[in-house]
Amino acid sequence: MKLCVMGMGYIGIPTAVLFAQRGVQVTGVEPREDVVERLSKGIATIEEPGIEEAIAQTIKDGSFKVSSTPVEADGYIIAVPTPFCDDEYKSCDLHFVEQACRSILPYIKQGSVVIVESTIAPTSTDLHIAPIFEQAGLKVGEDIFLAHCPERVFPGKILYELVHNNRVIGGVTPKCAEAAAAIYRRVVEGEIILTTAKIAEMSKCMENTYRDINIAIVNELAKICYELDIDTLEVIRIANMHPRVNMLTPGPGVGGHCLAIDPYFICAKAPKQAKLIQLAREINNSMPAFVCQRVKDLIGEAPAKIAAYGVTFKANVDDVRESPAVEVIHLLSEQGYEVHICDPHVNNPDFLGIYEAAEDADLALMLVDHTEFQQIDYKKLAEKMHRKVLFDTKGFVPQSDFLKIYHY
Ligand code: SAJ
Repeated sequence: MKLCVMGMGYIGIPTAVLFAQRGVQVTGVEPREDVVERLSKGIATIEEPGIEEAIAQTIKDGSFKVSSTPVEADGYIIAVPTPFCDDEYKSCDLHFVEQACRSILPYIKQGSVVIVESTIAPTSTDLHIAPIFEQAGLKVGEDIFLAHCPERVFPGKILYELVHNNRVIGGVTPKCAEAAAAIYRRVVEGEIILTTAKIAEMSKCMENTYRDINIAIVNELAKICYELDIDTLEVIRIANMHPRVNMLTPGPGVGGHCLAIDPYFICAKAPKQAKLIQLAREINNSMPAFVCQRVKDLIGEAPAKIAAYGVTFKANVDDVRESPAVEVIHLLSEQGYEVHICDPHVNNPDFLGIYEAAEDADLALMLVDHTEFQQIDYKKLAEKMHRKVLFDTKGFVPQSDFLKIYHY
């Protein structure tokens, strides 16, 4: 079988190598020339456990090739970005998906399967994607088979979850769902769930929305507890002892390309009904400003020197998309604070080492709970600092004799 994976990003690359490892001839298609060049040499362009070895091996044995143009294949998997539009409700921007669909039209043959993995707003496949093929004279469900099969993998565990998670296959017709399922059966060991395209679209957006709302409630709790001088993390720990309560952890906000975006896709489709979803987004978006206010309460107005730990959207990834840590650092700099940044997962010549960033600092600000930060020697850190104050927005730093530690 031949597969063409459109988009060599956080989902496209692991998907491509996984199929290649299972005996499928895979071509990865990517417009960025530098990415094509590096991947073709077997060099990883994303950070993800196990990915370097998998790319190197499949490129070397010839099962995985990377190109800037599509090729003729039995199946096309579309894993390109779906940002939001710059409109009132941040609706789903299908521009890259539509472009990818049009670019494969010259290569598609009778019986080809087209699968959209990119997260898209409910009803997009039926209303916007199927018509691209129909207008080219291809009857969906007879000439070609079209399905939406959302990726639902957890960054940091992608290669494992691609195989072991259950997989939702939303066909435009039942035959489309069957044809897409036949492709995934080559790699997926979890359950394969057949449904319609719009149920698959809505369930994917809703999974992330559900998590976003659950984070919003603990972020709101953090603000309430600050107002009332109550320890938020202790409240959550004790409330979670109830057998039917499972609260998440507050933080500097919600980032990444999933939770911080997908809820808007639902809101834009039904803005009058999606009230709670919009409010949750507002609460989570307000957290960077809340962190800045807390910083000001702790060390006073600028000028002051802050050592900021972490810029990625969550721990142990190199992804800074929609990162609330970046927003916090931006706001602090805007207010005149001198911010020294440390993030061992991000390659930036301006970033400093863990102890170097703390030199003369008035505050150590923990924004991401990377493993490296969990192993900090706090005595050594405190020795470097001017004022021995640490604010932990992720709730992972243990109490210390050397620093005054604050959390939510
Ligand atoms: N976060 C908190 N508190 C928490 C948990 C997370 O503030 O208790 C924050 C993180 O720091 C981060 C953001 O939320 O900024 C999102 O992180 P995450 O770990 O919750 O999720 P993602 O974005 O890495 O992956 C999610 C997953 N979705 C769900 O758990 C419902 C994953 O399974 C999806 O495949 C992925 O979105 C996706 O691609 O849609």
